[in-house]
Amino acid sequence: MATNRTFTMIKPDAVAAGHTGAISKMIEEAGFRIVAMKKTKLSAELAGQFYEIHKERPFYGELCKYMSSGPIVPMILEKENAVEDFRKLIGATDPKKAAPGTIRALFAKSIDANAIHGSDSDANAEIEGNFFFSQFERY
Ligand code: 3AN
Repeated sequence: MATNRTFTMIKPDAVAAGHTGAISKMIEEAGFRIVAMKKTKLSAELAGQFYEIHKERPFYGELCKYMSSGPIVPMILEKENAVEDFRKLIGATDPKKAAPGTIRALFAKSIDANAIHGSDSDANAEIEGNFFFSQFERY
């Protein structure tokens, strides 16, 4: 199912470092419309549910601990070709490999504290957006 929406979260490292405004500005300037946005914090249990898909990976425990370590800013974004274009805007998972000028190249500290999440498919964008936002929080 093709949609024009994706889901993102500004992660605890970037929120704590005061990059929420700069990252949101880059997102809007790249042509994404913010459909939903809030500041919230995950419990370790909720982080575990969100990253269920990575349960078997060696970094799962650390990832859940990190993602529940401080406030995050989840958003639903809209743009033509949203999922793919947003992955380009954020850059590679490892900031050392992220292209210059991408959000992770500019703001990420490490492969685990990598500033921002971006859905990897339309189906996951839908699931992840529904995890955080009700229909009354989308405009
Ligand atoms: P991406 O977020 O670029 O789609 P995924 O889906 O492979 O990357 O991984 C999800 C999250 O897990 C990443 N954003 C990152 O925080 C963490 N992660 C991925 N690979 C590693 C790794 N090798 N070591 C530590 N954390 C990792």
